[in-house]
Amino acid sequence: MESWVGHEVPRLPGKGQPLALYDSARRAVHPGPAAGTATMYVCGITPYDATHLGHAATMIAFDLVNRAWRDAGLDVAYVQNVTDVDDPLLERAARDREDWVVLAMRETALFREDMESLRIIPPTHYVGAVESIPAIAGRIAWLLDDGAAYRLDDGSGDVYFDISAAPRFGYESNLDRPQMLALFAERGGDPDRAGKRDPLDPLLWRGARDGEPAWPGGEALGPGRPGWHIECAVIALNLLGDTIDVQGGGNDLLFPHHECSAAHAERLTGAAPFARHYVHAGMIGLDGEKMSKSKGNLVFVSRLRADGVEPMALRLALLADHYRADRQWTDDLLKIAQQRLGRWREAVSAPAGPPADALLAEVRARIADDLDTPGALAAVDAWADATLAGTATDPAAPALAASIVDALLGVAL
Ligand code: 5CA
Ligand code: ZN
Repeated sequence: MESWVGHEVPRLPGKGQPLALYDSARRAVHPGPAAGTATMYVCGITPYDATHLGHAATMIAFDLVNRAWRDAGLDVAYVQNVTDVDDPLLERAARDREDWVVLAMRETALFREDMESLRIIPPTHYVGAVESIPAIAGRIAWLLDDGAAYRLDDGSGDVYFDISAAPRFGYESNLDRPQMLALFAERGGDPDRAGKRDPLDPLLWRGARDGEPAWPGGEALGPGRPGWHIECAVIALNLLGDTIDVQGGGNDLLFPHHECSAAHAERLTGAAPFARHYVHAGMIGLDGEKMSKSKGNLVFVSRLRADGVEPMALRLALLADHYRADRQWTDDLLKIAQQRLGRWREAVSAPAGPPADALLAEVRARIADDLDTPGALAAVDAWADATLAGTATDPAAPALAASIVDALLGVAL
């Protein structure tokens, strides 16, 4: 499907260093690719409601990965999906007596606008689940043939993945079985479904039901629609190859989503691990609770924009803390970001500043260290303070500082 329109990214002098990122599977920071093409798959929205600040924070975190890789001289192949058919979308459409296709199209269009306003570099491929169904069905049929999947014999046409076909199951999330069972039930799984070989077996194909959309699944599957985890596995494999550098999303996807996607992909290709880095952004919450569509405690990007809040201030507010930290959204956070934005703008409009080469080196070093944005913002703050003190003499510094902030942090001053 169509992506959104990007803004030009300034080229900075020299080259950034290779980016090191925390990998959830190895539970440590490890260096990423140093040359060639870096590949990233990020789990995108289920479009049944507008983009909230949690989605924005996660998209901004992976946008920084994209920017750091480019600055380090890498080519980037970046794929993001849209889960444009799934239970929550169909349930919301039914509740509001709306056509689910219209709902998905409208919210996806709004997401694109929000991403553009936040200066998120568009993915190389922006891909819907629906348009990927033939490819997904083909891969599920292969898993059935392989013996890694099985059909329930209750006439439903539902097909499940047999997790015993994934001997390393659990390596990505590092959870024990009771923890997995609890999260599986909480996050869309069906541990109690009769006829499954293991309560943790995830759904690959849901046979057609009355009143639900269905697509042809070929001889092996019959009509139905794909499960969630296989969707992301297949889209990533088909567009990025058997092994990818980063599998990304919020930390609510650690289990079961990314664990199951990895298990599917590794069984399909024989290559392990599926991702060299499983990277998870922290949850943005409001009033002590995770911001989520199902809880309804949402602050929408589009609402704030309509109220006249500058997207660049939103972006700065979400960069103020480390991407992996679960954190709360507050009005104060936004106020501080607005003040900071004003101060930085004043500084880059000054006739001269302290030479910005040291700033470039510092911001690059901070970002390369698992996206240390608090450190990067502190470095820009210090440069802005020195500039506004008015004693510095390099007339080229303000323009370079503006380019650094634009290219590496995605904030246009
Ligand atoms: N369509 C699936 C992924 S395949 C999905 O999780 N959709 S979503 O709309 O619920 O979330 C979209 C992205 O935002 C995911 O990467 C998710 O992990 C992330 N996300 C959701 N809620 C939050 C939150 N409160 N804070 C930070 N990130 C969030
Ligand atoms: Zn996903």
